[in-house]
Order: sequence, then C-alpha cells, then structure tokens
Amino acid sequence: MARYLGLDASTQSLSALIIDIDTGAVCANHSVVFGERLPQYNSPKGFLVHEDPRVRHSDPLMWVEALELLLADLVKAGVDLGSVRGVSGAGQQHGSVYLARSFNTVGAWSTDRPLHDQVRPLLSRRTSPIWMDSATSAECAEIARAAGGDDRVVALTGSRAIERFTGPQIRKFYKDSPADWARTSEIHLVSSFMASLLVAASAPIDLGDGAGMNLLDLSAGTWSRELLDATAPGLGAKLRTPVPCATRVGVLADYFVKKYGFSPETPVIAFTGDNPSSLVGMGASRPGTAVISLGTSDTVFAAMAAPRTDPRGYGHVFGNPAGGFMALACFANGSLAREEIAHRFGLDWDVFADAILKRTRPGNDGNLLLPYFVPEITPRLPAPVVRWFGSDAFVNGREPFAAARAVVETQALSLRLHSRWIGEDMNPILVTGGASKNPGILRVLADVFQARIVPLKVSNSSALGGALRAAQAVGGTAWEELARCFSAPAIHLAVEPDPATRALYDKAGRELEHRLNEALANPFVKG
Ligand code: XUL
Repeated sequence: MARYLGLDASTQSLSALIIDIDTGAVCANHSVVFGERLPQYNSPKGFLVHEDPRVRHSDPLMWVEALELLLADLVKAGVDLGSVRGVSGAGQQHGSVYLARSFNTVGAWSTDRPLHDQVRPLLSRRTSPIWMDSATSAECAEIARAAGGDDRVVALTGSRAIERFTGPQIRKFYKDSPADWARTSEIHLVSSFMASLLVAASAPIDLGDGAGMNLLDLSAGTWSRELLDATAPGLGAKLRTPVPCATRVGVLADYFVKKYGFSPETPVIAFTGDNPSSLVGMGASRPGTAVISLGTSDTVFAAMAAPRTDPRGYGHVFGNPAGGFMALACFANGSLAREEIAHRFGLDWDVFADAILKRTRPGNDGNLLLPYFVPEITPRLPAPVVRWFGSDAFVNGREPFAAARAVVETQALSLRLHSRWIGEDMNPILVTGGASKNPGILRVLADVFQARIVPLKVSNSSALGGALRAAQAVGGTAWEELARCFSAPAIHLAVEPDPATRALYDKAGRELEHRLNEALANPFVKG
C-alpha cells in the first residue's frame, strides 16, 4: 500500500488528507477547527483578538496542540498511520515563529509530556504574527529605502515590501523587542515550523513559501544579502538556507511512531505555503490553468510561463513546487466579508445562494458592495469600511438579497480587475475553498470572468497538495499521473458563463475601478 499524508496548517484549522496511490482513493480527510476544539487559545477565528485591528497574531502552541488532536482523531477513526509512506504539507503563508533554542537542540521529543509543553520553552516570542497583520507599514518603507527603492525589492523578491510579509514583520520584532530579538536563534515560517515538529529538528524553509518573505532572491534561490541587511542585523544567522520544495527534511520523530503508530523512518518532505501547495493540489502546476481559492482570504493564482510582476505592486511571485514560479493576488476580506454580510442580514448559505440565483438579477441594478472588515491587501485600503455604492434603499441596508449578490459580484469584479497583470489564460478557472461549494458564488464568477468555473472533487486542495508532493518526492510518481488521479474536476458542478452578462459586468468593472481609485486617493473617507 503506497499512502501519503498531507497536512495543511491554515488560518482557522489544521487538516490532514491521506491518498492511496494504488487505488487512487482519498482514504482520510479530517480537520481540527481551532475555534471549536481549542477554545483555551481565545482565537475563535484562528487569531488572537487585539485592540489594534492591524495587529493579528496567533499562538503557535495552538498549532502544536491541534497537530496532536488531529493525529489522535485519525487514529480514533481507525486510520492506520503505519501505512503512510511519506508526509508533507503546507502552512498559511508569511506567518513566523521565533525560537530562542533551535529545534536541533531537542534531540528527541519525550512521550511523557504533550508536545506543546516541550515546544513552549523553545520560543523567544510567545505569539506569531500571521498573514492578516498589517502593522508594519513603517518597516516596509524602511526596508524599501535601505534596499534602494520599491522597484529593486520587486526585482529581487517578486513583490514590494508588503506589511504581512515576513521580512517587515521580523524588522518590527527587532525594533520593538531588541532583547527578545537578541535571544532569537532561529526563525521559521508556519510551514517549516510544522515540518520541524514532525522531524524533531530544524526543517529548512522551502523556495515556494520562502518567496513570501521579502527576503528571497528569486532568480538565485538564496536569501538576498541586500534584503537581509535591510531587514535586521544578524538575520542571516537565524535562517537556514532555503531548499527546493521536494527536499527530504528528515524522518518522522520517534514520538509520532510511538504515540500514533507511524512506521519508523517515514520520510518528511519540506512543507510549503498553502497557496503553492494548492496549485499542486488543484492540478494547476503547469501554466494554462488559473485557480481561485475562496478561503479565509480569497486568492487568484496561476503557474507562470515566465516570471512577471504586478506593476501596481499588489500581486506576488512565489515558487511553484513543481518547478518555476506562480503568480498570486490575495484579498484579505474574502470569506470574512461574505460571512459578516450573511450574518448581518440573517441569511444562511442556502438563502444566500438563492438570493443570487433566484431573487436578484446580474448587475444588481448597478449596486456594488465592497466591505472591508479587516484592512484590505488588494488594493491596499484600511478597515473597517463598508463601501456601498448604489441606490438609497440599498445603501441604507434595506435590501438583504441585493446585498448578498452585491458583495459576491463586487468581490468577483475586484478579483478580475486585480488579476489582469498575471497575463495567463483565465478560462477555465478552477475553484477551491469553502465558498466554492456555493452555486450562487460560482454563477457570479462564471459571468464576471466570462469563463467556465470548475470545482474540484476533493475539497482542501492545500492538504491534497501536501500528499501529492510527498508522493512525487518519495514515491517518484509523475505530476501528470497524480493530477489525473486525484485532482479530477467535478464536471457536473461546472458553471458555464452567460454571454449576455458580459457587457454589464464590463461596465460594472469600470465603475468599480473608478470607485476604488477614488478610495485610494482618500483612503479614510467612507464610500
Ligand atoms: C497569500 C496570503 C494568504 C495566506 C493565508 O499571500 O497571505 O493567502 O497564505 O492562507
């Protein structure tokens, strides 16, 4: 039996997915939702509440405890972890973990104590800034200035200095907590942190996720001396050399063999970012297929035939785990905004879909709604601001069905507007993430993009990507074969565009662009 385990440490949950290469089956797909199972961490949405809406941190020990809960759940469900031949996985991108003592000093985890009790004394910083944090504008400006300007940072790293990226976050820590910085000996991304737990040693950062740090020289595949120096003194010594995504970083620690029944010597492949992992899980690792992921954040991404950067400075270039690069644009107010609008208007998801499909018309009589409950990344605008653009009754919030359609349409128009720079073909578009199950949302995406929208059979493409990467690196199965077996589209759920809606969405797109340009000129004025 050739089975491979993929893990996905995302913002709100940790998931595990096991594939069987011989039968082509997904034999397990489990999640631990932090807010539900670990209420002691006071993180109902996966992060700690902070009075400053720009500050978003999580407790890394919550991820450690979740790993143990998840593995215990798998065993309880009768999954034979001894049949797993390799493990890999992914983490939410950009988040960072700071250690006073390297994982390499651990030797072996003791089975007498839970893992989080053994990780706690290693930390030099109790909390981890995550991708939703936007409190580092000053540090971004300082890094860009020291490195010779925005264009130089883009040329080296594929992105401008960006608030949530790890380099600016590291600089803020160095400035705000010099003593803790001085005792920090090792810095991890969420991805390399999770891999390190599994091998009880320091796992290096991979080139896919490393590209989201504003520190990696993309063309050389090494940390950029210029950017290390621009970020914080001594930073180079706290980071291990980055490695290609298919690197074997060790074998599963005895702790997991003894406690959960894994086989001794099970190889662990470098973990990567959730978006690069999803690219593989969606079977989109070759150029020609775009993906929209509707998770806590919404992202649009695609493998790139040649690296290309966003002239407006919002988009990014990351490493593609199958080789080469991928383009990505990230929208912080994805599900968070849809959930908030549904909640405010008392709509459950069936009614929400019905509101779009049956009770309102495409274009929504010109009403647009782009709510920012957290600071937006693409385009960069502050929060909280609910931007209503439309008729009086609509703006006064008396039209719940129109609001449901408007938030989805306006988000889709913004996705389209801000992914033009990627330049890859956007038809068909594969969709993943929780909201990709909502037929109303799929209908709007098809019409706004004038493209065939195709969901995948397997949900959780990031954990699937982890399992596929383990199968490719350990078992040597070709990407094409893996994609054919496991990334099959759910053709019966595909949605075709209605060409009659093209003109009205082109008009609405121009209107949104105009409104956003106005908002960017006066970011603090409510729309
Ligand atoms: C991508 C990004 C988010 C996180 C969260 O740049 O910030 O998509 O990876 O999952």
